[in-house]
Order: sequence, then C-alpha cells, then structure tokens
Amino acid sequence: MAGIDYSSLIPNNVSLHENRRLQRALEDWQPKFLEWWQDMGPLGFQAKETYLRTAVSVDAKGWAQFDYIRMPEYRWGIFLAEPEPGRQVNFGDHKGQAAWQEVPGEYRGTLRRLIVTQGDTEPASVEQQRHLGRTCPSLYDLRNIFQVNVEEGRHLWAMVYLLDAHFGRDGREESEALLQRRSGDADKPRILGAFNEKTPDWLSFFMFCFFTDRDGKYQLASLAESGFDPLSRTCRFMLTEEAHHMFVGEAGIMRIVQRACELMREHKTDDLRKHGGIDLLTIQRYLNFHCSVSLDLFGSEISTNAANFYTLGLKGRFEETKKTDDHLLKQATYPVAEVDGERIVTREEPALVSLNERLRDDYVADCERGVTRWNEVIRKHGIDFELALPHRAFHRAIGSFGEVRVSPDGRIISQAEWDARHRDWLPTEDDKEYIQSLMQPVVEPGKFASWIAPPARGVNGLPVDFEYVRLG
Ligand code: BYC
Repeated sequence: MAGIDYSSLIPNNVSLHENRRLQRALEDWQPKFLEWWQDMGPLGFQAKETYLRTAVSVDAKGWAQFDYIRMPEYRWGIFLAEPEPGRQVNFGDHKGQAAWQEVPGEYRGTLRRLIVTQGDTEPASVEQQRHLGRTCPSLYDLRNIFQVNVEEGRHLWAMVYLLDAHFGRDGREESEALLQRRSGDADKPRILGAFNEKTPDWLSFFMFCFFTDRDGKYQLASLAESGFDPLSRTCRFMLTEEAHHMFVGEAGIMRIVQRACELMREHKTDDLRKHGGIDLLTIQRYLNFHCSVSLDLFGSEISTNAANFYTLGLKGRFEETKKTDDHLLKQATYPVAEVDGERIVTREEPALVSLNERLRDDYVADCERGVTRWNEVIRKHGIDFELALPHRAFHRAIGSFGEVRVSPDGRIISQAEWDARHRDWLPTEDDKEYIQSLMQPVVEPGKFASWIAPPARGVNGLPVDFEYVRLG
C-alpha cells in the first residue's frame, strides 16, 4: 500500500491529486474546518506543543508516528484501509455481487443519512470536551484528551471525504452542515441524543470514552461490513484509532477506582469526599448515566430502518463475515427484551428488524468485560463492592423502554418510586458539584490529581513523568 502523501495540502492515500474536482472541494472545506477547530476545539493550549501520534500509513505494523506538534498543525487527512481484492457484498439482497465502488443510485439518500449521522458524532464529541483541558488531572491525561480530539477531527474528515467524493452537491452541503450544528444547541443540535449531553468533568470524559466511544466501535464495525466499499475501508482504518479512545476511558476509570480503593484502605472509610477521592457509589451513578445514554445510541429494539440498511447491503452486523448463517435473515428470529405490562420479558422477534438490539447485545457483552476488570481492582484491595452495568431498560429515552420507569436491576417501577429513588441511581446535583470541585488542573510532569492514580506506563514507551505537553 502506498504510504500517505504528505506533500499535498491534505495528506491522503486516495490519490487525491488525480481528482481535481474533489481536491478543490476538500481544499475549500479545509479552512472552514480549521475555523471550526479554533472556535469549538480544545479551549486554550492551541499554541502548545503536544506529544501526539499522527497516522503516517495504514500498515498494521506501524501506522503512526509520535512527535511534538501544535494541534492546529496536526495533519488531518484521508486514510482508507487497503482494498481487499475481489471483495463482495456479504449480506442482504445483493449478497455475492461485487462490492460497490460508487453509491448505487437508489440507495443514495439512505447511505448519505448513515454517513452524516456517523460524521455528526465526531465534531460533537470535540465540542463536548472543549473545556476539559483547563482542569486536566495531569499532563499525561491532557495529552490523551488532545489525542482523542484530533483523531475525532480526523474521523470527521473521513466522513466528509465520502460525502464530497460520492454525493456531489448534496454531499458538499452536508459537509458544511457538519460544521454548523453544535452539541447541546437548542436550535441546531447534533443528531443523536448522547452527543448533546454535557461532558463537564473528567469522570464524565472517561465514562464517555468507555461507553460512548464503544458505541462508535460497534457502529463503525457494522459500517465496515458495508457493501459500499469506500465506507468499509474508511471505517476499518477509523477502528484502528478508536481503540485508543476506549483505552483512555477504561484505564481512566480504572485509575479512579484504584485511587478510591487506596483511600478507603488508608482512611478506613467509604466516605472519600473528606479525602479528595471519588467514592465507588458516585462512580456507579456516573456509570449508570453514561451507559444508559449510550445504549440509546443503538436505536429502537424493533427497527425497520435497521432491517432496510441490512437488506440493502449498507450496514451489516458486528463481525458479519465470521457468522455462519445465511446472511439474509429473512426466516431467522432473535430474542428481544420487551415490556409486557408490569414486567420485562424476552420474545423471539424477526431477526431483520431486531438488528439494533443484536448490536446492543454485542456492545453490552463488551462493556461487561471492562466492568469485570474494574471489579478485579476492587477485589484485589479486599473491598466488598462490585460495580455493575445497569439493566438495559434503565433510564432509556429511545425505543420501547423510553416509555417506562425501570430500576437499575431491571424492575418496572412507578413514577413515585422513581421520584423517590433516582438520586441513588443517577448523578445528583451534589455529586456534580463535588466532582466539579475536584477539577483543579495539575500540570507538573509526573504529578496527578488527588482523585486518580497514575497510569502503569506512559505513552509510546516514555516515562509517566515525560513532558507530554510543553506548557512553558
Ligand atoms: N438520538 O429505527 P430507529 C461514534 C432516531 S458513535 C436521537 O430507532 P435506526 C463516536 C433515528 O435517527 C457511533 N435520535 O433507529 C463516539 C430515526 O429518525 P428518523 C455513531 C435517534 O435508524 C464517541 C428514529 O429515531 N454512528 O462514532 O435503526 C465519540 C427511529 O430510528 C436516536 C452511528 O450511529 C438517538 N440515540 O438507528 C465520537 C452509525 N436513535 O429516521 C464518535 C450510523 C434513533 O425517524 N447511524 N434515533 O428521522 C445508524 O446506524 C442509525 O442512525 C442509528 C439509529 C443506529 C443511530
């Protein structure tokens, strides 16, 4: 595979110089992107040298290079994974046909909508995290959030490339609109619910990376199965970068849990607020919130949209090609959790309309594995407490559970019980105020805020006390 062409204004491995029209469209969009980055990207620090990784090839053995760079000078570009010779549409009505290199005319609108929805989340997350640099718990963490931010910016580029390359004028208009919507804005909000929530503190940030970026992993993996080959190749390379974002989330929460356990042992109390730590019950409430809003991102349990995406060959299942069924699913069923009066029951539903729920199942199983690793830290400290994922029906706004009140252990409850108890289950104003009070910047290399343990190792083999951002 050719490496990335860094000599041009927009680094790319798609021979952009051979397509003048597309190159001009992207070069026209680039300054608008940079303007958006200045307005809505990380607040402050733009002129500071940060130790960042940049994609330099799509070779699995060594695709990234690490160096100091100022964020606005990051080489955002367009990188697609290697083409797979002879790739086919692997599911749905077109199964067995050659994968499409151009958008099939009749699927234009549907495909554009999927790409825009995916693209919209990328700048949204940068906007949500805009203020966090100012309250970083360490230089190591400051560098990590900036790494996540620049890569979300690159993922926006990835979707804008598809829109500009394959959707003509409509695509260019959508590319502009991606820079105009704003997370949380009443008039022009981002498309999906979770991307309009606030990320006001670092506990929320780490939870977001664990839960919401993981939705990204599962959605991208499903789009990587697409019969539209450019989308598949784009998503395959995005997944390489996405892994780091989930690492930041899982390791961040693990370090907060570890610090909580150390403080509990040291002071022989669960009440860590006197000692500058975050107690496990508060962590659980934040977990409940971020898990539930991320579960909503999978859409309704029963969805004809999802069935259409699949039947048309546009969006597959997680690891579609590893599955051994007929990849048509016209006769198959799938167990789906549903409300039945006062109870939640599981019923067999047609598999095609249940695809959102199936992807949610894959996601929940992955989240469980992370929670188990956090609980291992608690267990090793000899503390009798377990973090747990809330029931999938808890605190939902989308789908069949959006209409009922459900406890974290999965009981349908009355509004009165919800009113009496939701403060035990979701972050309270008190929690938010306390967490906010902890958000004091720590920027001396090797030093960490009171509420989080240092990481086991630094970035790219460097020591933990390396000067990851040159603030001087
Ligand atoms: N909020 O049949 P339904 C990431 C809408 S994250 C608001 O239930 P469908 C990242 C839906 O649009 C991954 N609206 O759902 C992470 C539809 O509207 P219309 C992002 C919602 O269509 C961290 C209606 O409700 N990628 O990459 O089967 C940092 C009924 O829809 C929501 C994708 O999402 C919601 N939560 O599936 C950075 C992949 N849920 O058509 C990045 C692309 C549903 O009635 N998107 N609605 O107006 C999709 O595959 C699908 O659009 C969804 C929804 C899975 C999101």
